[in-house]
Amino acid sequence: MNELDWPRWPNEVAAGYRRDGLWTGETFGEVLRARAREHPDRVALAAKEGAVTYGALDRRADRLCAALAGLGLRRGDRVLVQLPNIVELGEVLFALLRLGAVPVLALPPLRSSELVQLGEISEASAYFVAARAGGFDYRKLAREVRDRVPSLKHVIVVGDAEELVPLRELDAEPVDLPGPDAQDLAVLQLSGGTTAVPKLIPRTHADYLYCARVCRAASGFDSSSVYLAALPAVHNFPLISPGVLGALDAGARAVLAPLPSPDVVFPLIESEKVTHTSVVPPLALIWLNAAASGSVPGHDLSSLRVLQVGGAKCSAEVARRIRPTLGCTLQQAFGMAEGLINFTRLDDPDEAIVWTQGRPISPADEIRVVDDEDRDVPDGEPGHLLARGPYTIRGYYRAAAHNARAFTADGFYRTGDVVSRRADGNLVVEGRAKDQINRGGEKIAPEEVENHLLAHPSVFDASVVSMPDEYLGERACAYVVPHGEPPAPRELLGFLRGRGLAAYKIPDRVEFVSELPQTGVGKISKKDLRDRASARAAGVQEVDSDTVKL
Ligand code: OOB
Repeated sequence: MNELDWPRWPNEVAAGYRRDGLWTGETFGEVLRARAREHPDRVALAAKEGAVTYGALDRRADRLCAALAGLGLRRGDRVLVQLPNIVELGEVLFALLRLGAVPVLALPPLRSSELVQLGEISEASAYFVAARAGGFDYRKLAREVRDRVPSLKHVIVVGDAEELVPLRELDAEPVDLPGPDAQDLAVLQLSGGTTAVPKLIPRTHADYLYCARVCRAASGFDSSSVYLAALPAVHNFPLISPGVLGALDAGARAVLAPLPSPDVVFPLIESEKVTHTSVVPPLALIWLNAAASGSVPGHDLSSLRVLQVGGAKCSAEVARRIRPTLGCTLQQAFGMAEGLINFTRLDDPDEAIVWTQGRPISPADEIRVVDDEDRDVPDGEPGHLLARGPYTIRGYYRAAAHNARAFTADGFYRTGDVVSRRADGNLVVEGRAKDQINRGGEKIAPEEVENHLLAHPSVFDASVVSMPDEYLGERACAYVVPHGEPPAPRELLGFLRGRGLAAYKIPDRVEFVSELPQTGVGKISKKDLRDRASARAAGVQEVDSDTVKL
């Protein structure tokens, strides 16, 4: 991999992190080996189809690693991994991490438009999918992506592979290969994004392991704890905060839920004696309502000690209900795949747990809250959150021009979040300065959706903004200036789907307008559109004939 592909921490800063013991020399492959030696027969990963012990996971990772090397995969190569919550996800991740090949972690809902971009930017040479998951045939998607991404040589399938490569046949005698270094890339995470092209987040073994360990300390997770991944495990929140990788590093058990619904998750909490799990706010509400109404009766949730809620702002009403209804401590989690994670602490006063999004997990995290000119604002006042530290990236992968804007000259990441810092150090998320929609924790880059809309022959101009939503926090609303006769909204949305856009990015509502409001300097005024969308959502404005509610 080219040295210029991603910006490293400055040498003296990295040396400090190593000297202070924040970055150790360990890699994920070595961590698994060590845990397998310590307790080979302990269950590492449990999922619907079965469980795998540390010893078995370690052996399987070795054999798969050798088979992948046999296919020609090398240290530093990038590999698309789009797998649901199944045991094979763990096998594939550890085989790649041991080889030093870098998984590009793709959420299961992503489709061809996104996967092709990820494949192109990373020049991925292989792509792992499950044959079918959630009623969707990933083989079909993988063939399309393979045909459009020249670097993709191998499509490897969990389950019935048809003419593609079946994962279960990738098995070879372990070989001694030079593994990665701790400061090499472990994974490429996907940014929530504000731009038309997705941004890849380069996370190293050293920084990712450090992140997992500090998260563990702040959430009271140890080797006797049990972590449940209810959200898609490739996301940073359930993967490393402390998540599945944090659990495996601790020698604890990680349980993978195929779906996050109470009828699936509650029995798993009971049977696996789950102690920790993490959800986005709309899911917390679903769980609360299910537990309170007894709609999934007879499940003992008493093992649950910590429910982490994050990815989007948790309302105080939801926050307040968690302990009385679920009998566990709420830990608000305000994090980002770029690095910085804030948690409320388990022993914080209830008031802080309910009303704040927590504070940085590491004493080595540096944060600033600044005004538009990058001057620090006093505590209690809203400002832009900047972050730097031992697990916050210094730049995106292969994105030099964007990095110049997204990072300060001295290496702080501009999170795009507007927060205020309280006297007790806790942050309150007040809003967002970045052009992004947070749909119940799922992030949408409006520019990406706008470009797809503009590709339609009957669309002259388009702007996508958030509208408030009681349940998801925000939904997406598209304002479209038609070219002549407006297309039928269903046709327009079908067009977006046909272009291979993930379903959660398809606007929830389309409104046709004769022009888009402009700012003084002639740019589209997203603020005016957001005001208009929120007035409509609040029912203030009458819905007129050019509005189509979907
Ligand atoms: C997590 O990571 P991403 O990369 O999907 O999204 C990061 C963005 C943040 O910049 C912020 O805008 C928003 O999601 N966010 C929150 C929040 N947690 C994340 N906004 C308000 N309140 C919160 N509690 O979402 C993520 C990664 C690791 C741990 C937890 C969440």
